[in-house]
Amino acid sequence: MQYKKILTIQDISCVGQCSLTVALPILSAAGMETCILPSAVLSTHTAGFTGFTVRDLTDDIPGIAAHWKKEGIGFEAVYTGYLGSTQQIEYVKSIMETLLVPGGLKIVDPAMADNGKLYPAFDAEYVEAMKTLAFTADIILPNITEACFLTGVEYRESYDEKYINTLLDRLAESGAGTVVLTGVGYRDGKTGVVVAKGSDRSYYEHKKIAKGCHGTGDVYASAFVGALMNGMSAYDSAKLAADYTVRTIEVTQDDPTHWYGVKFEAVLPEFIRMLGK
Ligand code: PXL
Repeated sequence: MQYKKILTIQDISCVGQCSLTVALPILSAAGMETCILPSAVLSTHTAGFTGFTVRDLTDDIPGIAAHWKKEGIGFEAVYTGYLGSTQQIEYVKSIMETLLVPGGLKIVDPAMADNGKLYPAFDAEYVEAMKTLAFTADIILPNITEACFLTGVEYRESYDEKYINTLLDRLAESGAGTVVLTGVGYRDGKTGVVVAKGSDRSYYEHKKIAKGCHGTGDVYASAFVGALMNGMSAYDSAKLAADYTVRTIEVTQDDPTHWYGVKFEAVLPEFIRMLGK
């Protein structure tokens, strides 16, 4: 198979097992040449740590992108996660327009919210900017909270299939391409993922582990992109990423000192096997 070069744009949380420190090893394990564009450098992630430092790298992005363009560098996919500012979203859109090879994929994890709330760094203006990125992407990977912010549908803790279909209808009407909607569970002890393109929808249900863990959205999206870029369908990639993410929580859940992320490294060999490598 062709050696694929992909670009992932998200922050470096130096400690905390999320964003680039998760995406880079997982995509490398999937056999991708993984290029990175850090959106910001934080001492830790913002979900549970206090007093973290942040250096925003927005102003570095245009120069980096211009250099790549001059060198004739192109990517088979651009995959974005947690971004630092609305200005960055504009730069990311321009990178997607100029640095993807023909047929290259725009994959957006609109990492901005969970459990009904925006992450501390974000506001309504950021949500509006994220809509312009998400609705021009080929594939988006929102959780239910993010899908609500993207559509204006009210967030609900408990819901049925009709509610989820409304959410997916609204995303499709807004111009979403393929939607991988995560964290969709209809029964106790179960959660799952819906892969939707227009009115075509498939659901994969899997075990829900009681302990929620930080960073699993990034593990999931990175594993999904790794599988997809290995030629698997969106549905099979969504399924594989779910199975891998469950394993990362399983190997972490009994360690109370490891509250800030998942020990995804411990099960990377399983991920590689799941990919048939
Ligand atoms: O996992 C998403 C994420 C990524 N990066 C930073 C975060 C978070 C979630 O809170 O704070 C800096």
